[in-house]
Amino acid sequence: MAAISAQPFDYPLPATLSQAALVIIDMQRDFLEPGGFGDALGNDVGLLRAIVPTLQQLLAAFRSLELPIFQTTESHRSDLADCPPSKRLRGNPALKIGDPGPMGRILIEGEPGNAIIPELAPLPGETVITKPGKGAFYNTNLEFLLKTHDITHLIITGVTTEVCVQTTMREANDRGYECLLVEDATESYFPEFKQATLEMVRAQGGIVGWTATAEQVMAGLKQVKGA
Ligand code: C5J
Repeated sequence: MAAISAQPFDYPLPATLSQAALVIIDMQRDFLEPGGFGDALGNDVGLLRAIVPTLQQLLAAFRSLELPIFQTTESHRSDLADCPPSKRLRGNPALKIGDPGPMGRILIEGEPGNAIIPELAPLPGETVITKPGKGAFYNTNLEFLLKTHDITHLIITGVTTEVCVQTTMREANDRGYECLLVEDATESYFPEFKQATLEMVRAQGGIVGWTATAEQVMAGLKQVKGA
C-alpha cells in the first residue's frame, strides 16, 4: 500500500488516489494583507506569506494529478445574519466584521478583501467553500460534497494553524476522515502556536491525525501515480 512518510508514522494513501483531497483553508486577502481582518485584530499579517510558494507547489501537484481540491474562505453574509454578536464584538477590534476597510467590508463575501490571494486563485470549476465559522464543516456543505465524491483522506493546509486549520482538522477527524496536516503549508501569526498544534495533533498515536512536509506529501502521491 502506498503511503506518505509522516509523523507519528506513515500515512496510508487510499487505494483510489482520488479519494484524497487537498484542503486549503482561508488563504484570503483578509488574513494576509494589511487592512483586513487579521490586521484589524493586531496581527503581523506578513508572517503568513511564507507558505505561499509551498502551497503553489501542492496546488500544482494536485491539479496535474487531477485530484480533488477544496479551498475555503471565512466569509459572512452582507447583512451579517450569520455572524453572531459574540464573534463581531469580541476583543473590540479597530475594524469589526462588516465595517468598511481599505479592501472593502471586513470578512464579507464578495468584497475584494475576502478573495483568495491571486497566487492561489481557484481555477474555474474548483470548489470554494464559504464558511461563517472557524471550522470548514460548520454550516457548510463540505461534508455532503466529500461524501458525494467518496473522499476519505484530507491533506490539510492554510491559515491560521491553531484556529481555522486546527478546528477543521478536528471536525474532520471526528467525522472519520484520515487527516494529514502539511507542516510547511500552514502558518500562524504565532510561531509557537503553530508548533504546538503540529505536536498536539500527532501526539498520542496521531489522536487528530498526521503531519508531514509538502515534499513528503508530493513524494507519496508520485509513488501511486508514477508522476
Ligand atoms: C481566524 C482563521 N484566525 N482562518 N481565522 O480568525 O484562522
